[in-house]
Amino acid sequence: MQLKILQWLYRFFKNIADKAIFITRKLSKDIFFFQIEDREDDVYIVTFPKSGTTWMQVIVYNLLTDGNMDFNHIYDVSPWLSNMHIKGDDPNKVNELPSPRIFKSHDRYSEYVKGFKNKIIYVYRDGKDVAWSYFHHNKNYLNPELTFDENFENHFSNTDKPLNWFIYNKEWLENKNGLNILYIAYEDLMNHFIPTLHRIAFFLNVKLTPEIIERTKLHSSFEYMKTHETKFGEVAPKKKELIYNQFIREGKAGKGQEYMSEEQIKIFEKNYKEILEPIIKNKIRESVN
Ligand code: PPS
Repeated sequence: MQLKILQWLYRFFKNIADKAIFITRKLSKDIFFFQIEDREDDVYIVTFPKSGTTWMQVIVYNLLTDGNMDFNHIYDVSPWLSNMHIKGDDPNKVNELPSPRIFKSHDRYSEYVKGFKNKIIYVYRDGKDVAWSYFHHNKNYLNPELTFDENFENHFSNTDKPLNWFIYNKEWLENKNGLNILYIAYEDLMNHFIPTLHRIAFFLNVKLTPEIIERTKLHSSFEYMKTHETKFGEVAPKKKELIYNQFIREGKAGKGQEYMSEEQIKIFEKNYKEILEPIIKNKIRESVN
C-alpha cells in the first residue's frame, strides 16, 4: 500500500515538473522573441533541416547586400533565431543588424500566425535526399551511435513523432493562413540556377544586374561553400571534436534512394502519396518528390 502511495506521489509531482519545464521553456522563448524588433522587410528562409537552408541564406544575402563574404559565420549576417535562444545569445545583436534582415528558420508552420506579413522563402528538397543528409547531420552532431533506420523511423516513417518530414512539409505547403511564401525546390537551384535566381530576385524586388548574378553564383556555388566551410558549418557540441567538414557535404540530388531499403522506399512512397501528393501540385516543380 505504501509503495502504491509513493508511486502515485512520484507520478503526480513528475507530471507537474514536466509541465513546469514545458511552460518555462515556452516563456523563455517568448521573452527572447519579444525582444526582437519587428521589421516589415525581414525575410525568413524556412525549411525542414537539410533542405538547402544555408545555400538559400547565401543566395539571399548576396541579393540583398553588397555580397561581402568577410563575415566569420553566416549566422552573423543571417541569424537562426530559435537556435540563438537555445544558446542564450543576446537578442539585441539581431536588432543591430541592418535591414533587410535575413532569418533562418526550421520552425513548424503553426509558429507563424495568421496575419504574419513578412516574406518567406520556403526551400523544399526531395525527401529521400533529405533522409540521407539528415541522418549524417544527426549522427555527426548529436548521436554518433545513430543508425539510418532509427533516423528514418523518427522523421520519415512514424507520422506521430514531433518532426516528421511529410507533416512538416504538408503544413507549409498547405499554407492555411495565406502567408506570403515563395516555394523553391533545391533541385531547381541545382539544375536551373539562373531562372530560379530570377524568381527569388523578383520576389524580393531586387533588380538583377550581371554583377549581382555573377557574385551570387560564385558565392553560393558548392565549391565556394565547401572551401569556406567554417563560415557555414554547424558547431558541434563542446565535448566532441568540432566537425566542420561534414556540413557542406555532398550537395547531390537523387542519390538518397540508394541508401534506403525496399521496405523504407515503400513506406516513403505510401506516405508521399497519402500526405504530400494531393497538395504539392503547382507549388513545387511536379517532377520533384
Ligand atoms: S541545415 O543544417 O538544416 O541548415 O542544413 P541545410 O543548409 O538546410 O542543408 C545542408 C545540405 O545542403 C547542401 N548544400 C548544398 N548543395 C548544393 N549546393 C550548395 N551550394 C550547397 N550548400 C549546401 C549540403 O551539402 C547538405 O546536403 P548533403 O546532401 O548532406 O550534402
